[in-house]
Amino acid sequence: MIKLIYFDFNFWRIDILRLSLSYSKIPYNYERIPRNDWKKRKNDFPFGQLPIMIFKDKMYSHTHSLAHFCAKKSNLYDSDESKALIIDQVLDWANEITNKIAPSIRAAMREKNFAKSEKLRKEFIKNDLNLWFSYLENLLKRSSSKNSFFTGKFSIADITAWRVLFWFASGKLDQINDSFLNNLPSLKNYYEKISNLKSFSELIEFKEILSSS
Ligand SMILES: N[C@@H](CCC(=O)N[C@@H](CS)C(=O)NCC(=O)O)C(=O)O
Repeated sequence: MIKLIYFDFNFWRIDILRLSLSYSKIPYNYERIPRNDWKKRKNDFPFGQLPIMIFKDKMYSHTHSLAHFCAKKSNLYDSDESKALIIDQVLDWANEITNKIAPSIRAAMREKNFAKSEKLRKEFIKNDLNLWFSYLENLLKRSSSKNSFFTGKFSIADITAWRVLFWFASGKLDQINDSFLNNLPSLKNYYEKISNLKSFSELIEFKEILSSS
């Protein structure tokens, strides 16, 4: 049985693993570590970070590696090497845009420096928000003739793109709302279609992510 470990809040890094396994009805255990326990738990993990996956009594780290593993198990990766490269790029894109917005989150959450956070968020919006989502939209247009799925069939790339789009469009990030999608009509249309994809939106995890936002 696969075990996943993350903090006691939802985030794309763990949700893409849960959604992927659940999509193919692969059972998993899930441990949520309370944020307040992190100091005493951090050193339990090989890279001092979450998410973690435990498989056959061994611990594994890093979102891209875990997503690759869970997607292969769930038949949501691709054996075609060009399509696998598209999927990998979406996973790496998710990491990149997360790294771009992270300083503004860290300033508020860890440093409690809200003025700094506000300034960093403004810079992110000016320099990166549209640029990095337009990179994703361009990848979608290049990869998918009908702009429906990144590889022509539903995959971990779509789960990841949807989850990150949901994060940015949910209104949870200060100064950002879903209006950024108005400049990116193909991506907006894609996001709406994936949000309404029956086989995906009926998952318990999908509903839980929506209701916790
Ligand atoms: N390289 C890691 C990065 C994971 C990461 O940044 N995790 C954050 C939570 S989203 C974390 O564990 N932060 C706590 C810490 O670094 O002490 C991955 O790809 O999963």
